[in-house]
Amino acid sequence: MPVATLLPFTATPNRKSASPTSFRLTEKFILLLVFSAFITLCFGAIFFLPDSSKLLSGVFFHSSAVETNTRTSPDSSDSGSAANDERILAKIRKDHEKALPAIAQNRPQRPTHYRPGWGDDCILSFIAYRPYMMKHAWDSYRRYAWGSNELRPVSKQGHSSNLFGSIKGATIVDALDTLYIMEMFEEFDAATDWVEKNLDFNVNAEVSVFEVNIRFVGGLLSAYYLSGKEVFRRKAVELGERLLPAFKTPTGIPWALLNLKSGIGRNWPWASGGSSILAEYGTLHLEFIHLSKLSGNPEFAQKVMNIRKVLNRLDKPQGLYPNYLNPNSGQWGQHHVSVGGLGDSFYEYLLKAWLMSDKTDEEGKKMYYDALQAIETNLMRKSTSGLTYIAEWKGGLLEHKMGHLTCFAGGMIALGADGAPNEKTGHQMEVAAEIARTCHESYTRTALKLGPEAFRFDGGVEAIATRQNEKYFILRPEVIETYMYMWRFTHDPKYREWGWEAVQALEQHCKVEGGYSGVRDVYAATPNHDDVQQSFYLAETLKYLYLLFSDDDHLPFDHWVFNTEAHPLPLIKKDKTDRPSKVE
Ligand code: DMJ
Repeated sequence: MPVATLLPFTATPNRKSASPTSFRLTEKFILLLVFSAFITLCFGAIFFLPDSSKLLSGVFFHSSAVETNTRTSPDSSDSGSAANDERILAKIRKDHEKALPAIAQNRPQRPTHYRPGWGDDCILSFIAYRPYMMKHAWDSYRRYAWGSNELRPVSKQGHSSNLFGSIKGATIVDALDTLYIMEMFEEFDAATDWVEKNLDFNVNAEVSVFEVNIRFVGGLLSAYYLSGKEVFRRKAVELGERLLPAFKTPTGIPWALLNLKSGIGRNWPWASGGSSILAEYGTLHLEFIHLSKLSGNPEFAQKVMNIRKVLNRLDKPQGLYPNYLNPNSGQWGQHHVSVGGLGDSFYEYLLKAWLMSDKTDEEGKKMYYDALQAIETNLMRKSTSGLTYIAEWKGGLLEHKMGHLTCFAGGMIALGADGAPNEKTGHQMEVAAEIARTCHESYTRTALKLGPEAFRFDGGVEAIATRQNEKYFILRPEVIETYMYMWRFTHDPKYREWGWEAVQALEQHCKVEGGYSGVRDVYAATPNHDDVQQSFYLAETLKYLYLLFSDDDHLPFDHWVFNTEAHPLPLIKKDKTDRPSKVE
């Protein structure tokens, strides 16, 4: 915090102003003494109050990164040889030039029309295949909230959460690739025009590094790879560069929050011991590797590779990754482990980093399968009636609760099953199918046939929310995401049937005249709308639904991985003539 803001700003009323000339010598001496005492106190406070290193590093980290034993910042370890940097740069440029034609060839083709044979109900495919849900969501946003981050569909006005600071247009950027994939080209062009003219990252405001990365950087990267329009590449790289100061911590583990103008970062005040969050600093990898590819700047890739170095040096309780890690000390905070909120997409990105590298990133692969094994041993349980769930782990004790967010794990495990070590492919596919079934149960056991934010397996209940503050549904995608992966890998029609059930529930209970809204209680007979159309509804929920009812060759998995916000990124194909690259 600038010192100026610590000083009183307004003058105290009713005090006579005293000119220095009106003081006598003794008064001047007393004043001098008081002033010296004040200065000593200020400096003393900085150096002697507890945890002053945190204060210093938070305030002054631009110039004085605190050295600790855990310091692994690439600034120090990788700056040794300029020649080496030059070689890496040249390699990146070469890779990028080679990658572009391959990406152009593999842009999704216009989707083929409905092919019967996968289910019984033509209406099902007809309704879900056509992007009419997207049209209603988009048209409503365009009509009532154009340029705002999100739409309030009931009160028909704009809405913004503080996750994006004063950046605008989250829904536009999050929706770009969905519009493109659904061939809504007039809408895509309007969105592109808005990005060109209005998307501005030069804002003096604090943003969530994670949210801005997955939605804005991810959205822009996908829009670039799909459409080839330069503006998206340029904006993605510009935003990536603005996020780099977040990594200026003693360990290189980034802050959760960053002021995009001043480059000053900090962590969420609620996070254990000033920690950064696993699912936040662990969900930058895919985008940052692509930013290096697209900019020719190795720094992005180095920053995220360094995160792994820090993690790999730490002891992991039972092989698990706690959700909290202090960026100053490089030590874990509370030993809480979750495959839902605070942990989820870290695991997803380990697997997808390996897949995106065309299976050359052996480190990511090992970290993923080791972590999954630890999760299976310590967190995965079966209920009395045989429902598999993933609980939360708190210092060795299990909380038998599973979040809606955790339901993405069915899709993740299915996606990784093929590469599973020790002939576990079949086993992992079974686990994925069981998680999909459990999450489907969490939907069917509600009045509105939409899933609660979290459901429990204790006190005689199974897959049901018992606490009022866990009964809401905010248009989240994770369950449909899992159906989509399970459909692609098994072609079992039940996944399309379950997707269709979700479509009906969304249409019946979330659709309002001004868009789609979340609901406050999925167990209530009639919906009480929360009046928010989340940007991820357009980026993820509707895209995964669309893909669930599309042919498998529409964005095929052997060419694309989806970032955690469902933005497709192309695989970086290995070049058989090249030696392994240091950057990857
Ligand atoms: C999305 O922004 C992303 O999927 C993120 O990883 C988790 N939460 C939301 C959707 O629920």
